[in-house]
Amino acid sequence: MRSGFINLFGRPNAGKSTLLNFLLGEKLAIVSPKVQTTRHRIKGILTTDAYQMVFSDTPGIIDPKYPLHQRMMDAVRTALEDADLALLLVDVSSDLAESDQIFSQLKLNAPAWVLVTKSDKVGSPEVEKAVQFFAGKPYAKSVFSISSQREADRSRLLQALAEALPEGPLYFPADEISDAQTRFFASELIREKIFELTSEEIPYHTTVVVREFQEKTTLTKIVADIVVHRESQKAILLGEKGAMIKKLGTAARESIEQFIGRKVFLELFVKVRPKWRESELFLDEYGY
Ligand SMILES: Nc1nc2c(ncn2[C@@H]2O[C@H](COP(=O)(O)OP(=O)(O)OP(=O)(O)O)[C@@H](O)[C@H]2O)c(=O)[nH]1
Ligand SMILES: [Mg+2]
Repeated sequence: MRSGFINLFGRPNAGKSTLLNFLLGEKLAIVSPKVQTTRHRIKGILTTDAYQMVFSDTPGIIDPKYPLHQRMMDAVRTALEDADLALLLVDVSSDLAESDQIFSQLKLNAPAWVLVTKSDKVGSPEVEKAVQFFAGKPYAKSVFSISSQREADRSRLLQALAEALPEGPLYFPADEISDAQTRFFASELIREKIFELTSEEIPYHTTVVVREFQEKTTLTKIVADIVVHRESQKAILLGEKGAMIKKLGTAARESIEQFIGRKVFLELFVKVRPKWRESELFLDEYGY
C-alpha cells in the first residue's frame, strides 16, 4: 500500500478546491469565481486497493490583513509542515511571476510539483509557455498542466501521484472521505451560496455558524447563524421582505440535501457581530 499527504497550495482562485473535488470525484470543498473562498484546511481522502492519498485543500496564499487572514495562513503553514508532497497550483492565465515569487518563499519540507491549472481555458502554446516558465525553478520537481474538466488529466495525475508516494500505512479508514464533520460541510455550503448570491464586501464580512444539527427520523434539522459585521449587511442578506434570505436558504438547503443524501430542514438567522474577523475570541468561537 502506498500512502501519503498531498497538500495543495497556491494563490486565491488557482483552482485548488476544484481540483480537490475533481480528484476525489466528490464535491467536498466549496468553489467560487471570487477569491479567498476557502478559509480552512480541508482533507479529502482517496483510497483504492493500491493507495491512500490524503489530499488537503488550503486557503489561497495572501498577505494577511486581519486576524482571520492570519488564521487562514496558519492553516497553510500547518499543511506545509506535514505534506509528503506539495502541489503548487497556478492558474495558467494568472501572473506567473507572482506565483513564482510566493512558491520560492514557501518553507517546503517535501518535494513540490507545480500544476498549471485551467489548461482548458487557453490554447496549448500558452499552456506550454507556462509549463516552461516553471520547469527550471529550484522548487519544482515536476511540472504538469491540468484541467479539472478533463477526465484524462485526472487519471494521468493520479497515476503520477501513486507512483511518487512511498509505501505507507492506511492513515484513515478506507471508507472515509474526510476528517471533517457533516456540520462543517453544511456551514460551508451555506457560505458558498453567500459567495454566489451576494457581492462586494459581503462574502468577506460573513461567516456561518451551525448552532443545531439534529438527525431526525425523516430529515436532518439544521439551525445556522449567518454572522456579519454591520446592520446594513444584515439588511442586504435579509433582502426586501426577506426575499434574499429565503432564496439563500432554499439554495443552501438543496445543496446540503444533495451532500448528505437526505431531506433537510434549514433555519437561518442573521446576526451582527461588529469586526468579528478581528476578534480572536470570535474567531475561536466560529471555528477558525
Ligand atoms: N475552466 C476552468 N475553470 C476552473 C478550473 N479549475 C477551477 N476553475 C474555476 O476557477 C474558479 C476558482 O476555483 P476554486 O477551486 O474556488 O479556486 P481556489 O484555488 O480554491 O480559490 P480560493 O479558495 O479562493 O483560494 C472557479 O470559478 C472554478 O470553477 C479548470 O480546470 N478549468
Ligand atoms: Mg478554495
